[in-house]
Amino acid sequence: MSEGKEGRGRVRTGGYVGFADLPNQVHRKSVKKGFEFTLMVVGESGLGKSTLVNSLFLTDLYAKRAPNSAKDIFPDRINKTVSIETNCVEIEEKGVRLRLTVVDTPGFGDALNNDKCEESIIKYVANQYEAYLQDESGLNRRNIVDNRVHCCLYFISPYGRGLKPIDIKFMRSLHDKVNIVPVIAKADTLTKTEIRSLKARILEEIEEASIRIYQFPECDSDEDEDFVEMNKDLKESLPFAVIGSNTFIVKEGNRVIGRQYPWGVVEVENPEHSDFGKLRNMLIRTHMQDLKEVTRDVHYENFRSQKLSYSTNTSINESTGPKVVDETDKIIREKDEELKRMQRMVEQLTKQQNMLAAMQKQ
Ligand SMILES: Nc1nc2c(ncn2[C@@H]2O[C@H](COP(=O)(O)OP(=O)(O)OP(=O)(O)O)[C@@H](O)[C@H]2O)c(=O)[nH]1
Ligand SMILES: [Mg+2]
Repeated sequence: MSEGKEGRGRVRTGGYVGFADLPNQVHRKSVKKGFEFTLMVVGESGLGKSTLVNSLFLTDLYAKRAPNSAKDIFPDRINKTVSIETNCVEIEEKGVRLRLTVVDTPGFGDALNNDKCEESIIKYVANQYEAYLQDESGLNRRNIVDNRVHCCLYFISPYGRGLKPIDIKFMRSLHDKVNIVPVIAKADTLTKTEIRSLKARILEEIEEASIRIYQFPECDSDEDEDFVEMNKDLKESLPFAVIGSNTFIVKEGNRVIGRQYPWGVVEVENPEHSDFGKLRNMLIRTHMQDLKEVTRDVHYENFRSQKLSYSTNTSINESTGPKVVDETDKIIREKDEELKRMQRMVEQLTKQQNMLAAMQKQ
């Protein structure tokens, strides 16, 4: 076996040690365990959130089903969402299991007070972190179900000229808790030029309002060229202009999910018509792991450290804090009393000595 030194403390071995198989071990373990991913949709009412999530994860599934069962997957009509709804789908592809949870939230905008809606969404996110923290500190750490929200699609209206004050408020209250990916809803209502200028305007406003949206990771220099290109394309497409639909349309003999208008068909998955495909690729094929890592390392860690410092402060205040102050006060008071007692004793002794001295003189 040939051996060569490479700098201090680094030994390069010419023979085969076996750790090159580590990625395979990690891969095998992950595959066995399966993957978990949670996506949340937030935004104004009626922007097509429920429709989009329905199309987003089920397009893969519908391709494998018989045409007449399509109606089972896609309901004809989607009702207004009135409370936070969680749906879970398990997808298996080439032996890899993925448990996808979609959290659909009620849209805001038509209620007089939207604070309740905002509060309930923030509470939902925090509750998932709390549950994870509890499980992590418990006995059953190996089988924790990860329901933390890994990505929040924030829907922006195509009808406005950019962000509304409520969008800024919502995104600002969420940006340090979840990964926000902004999307322009109902992109079929805009021309290509309108989409381009609305995207630019939204990005400007996001920056002006200091909103921190999910940042695509920088590619390493040794990264695969195709991946670098795709990452760049995804970055430049933000906010994704999307279209959702629950309808199958037969076009040139193929069934496509689309929207039928008197003047033609808008296809959800056609890259010429919307960024739906890019969004799905990003969520499922390319950036799922990074979204999970940022959630774990940044947002969950924020929650955990805030929680720990809060509980430490409370316990100091509730237990040791006031008690320490009370104890110290008590000791000082006792010492004061003792000093006064000793002073009185000294005074009495001096008096007695003076009297004795006077008597001796007589
Ligand atoms: N033009 C157009 N209409 C859409 C699109 N997606 C959904 N819609 C329509 O918009 C309406 C509202 O869709 P939903 O999916 O219920 O909207 P939502 O955002 O979930 O609404 P809330 O549950 O009230 O928050 C429905 O009539 C949909 O058919 C789209 O991409 N383009
Ligand atoms: Mg809805």
